[in-house]
Amino acid sequence: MRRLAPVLREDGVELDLISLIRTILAACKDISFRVGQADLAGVLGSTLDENIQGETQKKLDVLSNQLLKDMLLESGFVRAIASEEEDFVVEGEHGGRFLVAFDPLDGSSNIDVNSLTGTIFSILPVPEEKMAGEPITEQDFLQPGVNQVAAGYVMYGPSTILALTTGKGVRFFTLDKTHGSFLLTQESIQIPEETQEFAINSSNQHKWEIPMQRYIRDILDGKGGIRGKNFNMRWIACMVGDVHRILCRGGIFTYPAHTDEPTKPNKLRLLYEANPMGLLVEQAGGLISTGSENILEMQPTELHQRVPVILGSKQEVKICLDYHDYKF
Ligand code: AFP
Repeated sequence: MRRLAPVLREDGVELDLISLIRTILAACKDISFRVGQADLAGVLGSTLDENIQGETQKKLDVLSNQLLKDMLLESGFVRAIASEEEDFVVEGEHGGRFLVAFDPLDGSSNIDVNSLTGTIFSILPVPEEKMAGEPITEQDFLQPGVNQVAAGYVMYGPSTILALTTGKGVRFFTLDKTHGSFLLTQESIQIPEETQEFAINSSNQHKWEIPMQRYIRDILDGKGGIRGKNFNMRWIACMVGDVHRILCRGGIFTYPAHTDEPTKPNKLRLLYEANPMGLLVEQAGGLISTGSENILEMQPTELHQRVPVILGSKQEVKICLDYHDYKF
């Protein structure tokens, strides 16, 4: 089948990509409503099932996943999806030029306590060799983060906010719940290069490798220590919430490897958490790394692969990487 030339908008973005993003937003509007309904709609609490991550699935995890999967695979723009809540790749029947990997509801541990959650999505091109219609496999999703044609999140907070990049900077859109539209509210998001705010789950301090122990210890020494300034700490237990704060006012976020579980040292997933967040952060002037390599350059090896993550304000991430003897 000859690949038709994509129709482009005046800024060079494919119209099909715009339509695909609108499909994601239609699903996220519904998720935002269900999250807001909570107990009124009986959607809190857990199911009796576990996902491939070995995590008990919350009712809203399953509902959000089903909404996104159904709408994306029916859209005609998406060949296949990958999800935190799906063991394997799910192929659609209607063609399309894109693959979508997503975490349908990030921050599941916050659902039942009415705290922040969000949807994270990563949009990849269908490999050229599969455009004629050959079956899509897991291998087709294993593309480096730099291949993403778009990435973003929708945060379900006091307001529902979309952060989006198509490779031309980062913009915020706020859901106008009266009319059901996401309206552009901030353009050209830029992360401040320096910060005095860090985000890490400090309860894991005894599990961190030495470089991260030293980096955090020097931060906690405050003004009298080697850093010469005091820091503030935030931890939302929802990557979407912590990254949104960093996009708004700077900061550094890290989920380092844990030394107590050699077979499963990392928590955050590469394809549908680190890569989309990494593209947003880099497009907003920040940095992302595992501590030893740039995450967006990594060649993924499996669908639900996990990686250590350090991201945020460029200068602060560089200081953290110096503790890891990172060679720029
Ligand atoms: P859940 O979606 O299972 O709550 O995990 C959220 C997350 O992947 C990420 O969004 C948070 O930054 C991180 O895990 C929180 O991990 P801890 O619960 O170990 O602090």
